[in-house]
Amino acid sequence: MRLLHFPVKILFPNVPAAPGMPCAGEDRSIYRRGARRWRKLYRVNGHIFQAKRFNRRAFCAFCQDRIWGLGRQGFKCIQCKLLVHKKCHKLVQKPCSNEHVDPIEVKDDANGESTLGRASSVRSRADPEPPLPETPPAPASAPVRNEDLEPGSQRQYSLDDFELIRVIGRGSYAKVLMVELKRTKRVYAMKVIKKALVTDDEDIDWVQTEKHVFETASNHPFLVGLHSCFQTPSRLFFVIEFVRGGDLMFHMQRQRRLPEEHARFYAAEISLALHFLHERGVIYRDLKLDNVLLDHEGHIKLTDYGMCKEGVRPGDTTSTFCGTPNYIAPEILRGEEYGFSVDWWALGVLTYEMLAGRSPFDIAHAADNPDQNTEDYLFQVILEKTIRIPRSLSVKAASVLKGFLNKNPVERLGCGEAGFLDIVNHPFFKSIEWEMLELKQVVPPFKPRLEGERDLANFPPEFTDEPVHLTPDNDTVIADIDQSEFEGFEYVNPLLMSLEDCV
Ligand code: C58
Repeated sequence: MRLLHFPVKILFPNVPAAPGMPCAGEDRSIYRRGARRWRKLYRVNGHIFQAKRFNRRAFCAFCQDRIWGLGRQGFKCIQCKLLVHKKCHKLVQKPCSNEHVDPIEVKDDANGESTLGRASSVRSRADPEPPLPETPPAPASAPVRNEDLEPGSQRQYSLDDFELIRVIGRGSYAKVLMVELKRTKRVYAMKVIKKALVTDDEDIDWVQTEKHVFETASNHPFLVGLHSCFQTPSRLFFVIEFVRGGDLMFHMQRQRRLPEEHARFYAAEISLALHFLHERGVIYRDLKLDNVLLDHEGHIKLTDYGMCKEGVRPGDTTSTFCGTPNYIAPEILRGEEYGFSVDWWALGVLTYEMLAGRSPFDIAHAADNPDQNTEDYLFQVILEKTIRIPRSLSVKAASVLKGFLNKNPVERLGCGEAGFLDIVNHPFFKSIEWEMLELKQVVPPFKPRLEGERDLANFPPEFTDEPVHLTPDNDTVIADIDQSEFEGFEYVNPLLMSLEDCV
């Protein structure tokens, strides 16, 4: 066997003293540029309204009718939490009390205890809103041209700077490409999002959240970092540090199941990444085999922050129904308020998949039976079926799986008073040296075979034939896009820039 050694590439020229700490000379305030600008706020009678989607029954405080439909159907005052229809917001007579009043929000199931009111009031105080324009912001100005930049400021990127190499992934909102920055010949992953999709029926906040989570993730060894962001009239582009070893899904498809020692290593590195996000108020919400990437050494990195929820404090909850069906926690399916617990459930599903070589919710022959092959049936299984652990697994492995896959989030491993410490101290993880692990000082159990920077051997074959080009912009689609929603999206990671300049 031929062994090739590759120069170790680092994301930043410096290494932080500890994961999450800034690097020497790193100015975190730079990340914020353009990261929190597009929340449109509307002032009426002292209220400060923001467009919101409601996924539970909500009633308009003005006309008393239900707030309905896809997209941002309603407005919510960020101060007093008053809910109204978009169409009613200008008519609101009641002045803003500037204090929290209980929102007129009704849970679909009457028995669950809702903590939404309290959680929201804490949030608005903890996360002050940006200064308000008196009128809705003006339409986006043309992107700043590089020649116009003041000396010393960051150069912006555009699509012309990149060669599109191939499609490597696709989600409901995004296409992901492998690209090369022409000037340096470095390879990146590029997540492309059509603006029409995010403005049509989604709250724009999530694009902002994704960028903010990238900022949070930047110095953690087990989270992908951001190189730059830019836009065209029709699309948003996130240029992401490229992780070369493929994803865990691809590796599982070749391995069938992993030795316990390997699964333990991946589960422990993922735990550190999740705990890091949780400590910073972020629920990841989309842990699955496809989002766990392996770097050239075999360490993990989580990708795709499009589903993240930020600004969550211990004990806070949220209620958006989201995730990937096989990994959705029972509390989400029950329509309950939930918190960080959903990520530990998903880690349980993923660890089960690594150890057993199949999903805990796979029913034998379900694929042949049309009734059992539906999402609703899967949800029923997640909610009701007792999880069977293969007898071939060790007692400790069975125990950690039962811990994470507890249908009651209060009793779930990682969700108690001691939180993450319960995971660290679990017998299954006894051999893990957590500090060494976080410093990437533990040698991974498996090293992806890479023949070269552009080696495609580890990539899922599904996409290899797909044309890599982006469809030309359609003027009628663009005419419907409110470009002001995306103002300030451009971003360049200053540390990567200086690294590139060294080349
Ligand atoms: C990987 N599952 S964000 C392909 N898909 C993705 N890869 C990366 N990021 C993302 N270095 C995705 C997807 C996202 C949202 C929509 C769904 C797909 C990525 C980031 C950084 C590499 C990939 C499998 C894969 C991994 C590595 C190379 C090729 C393919």
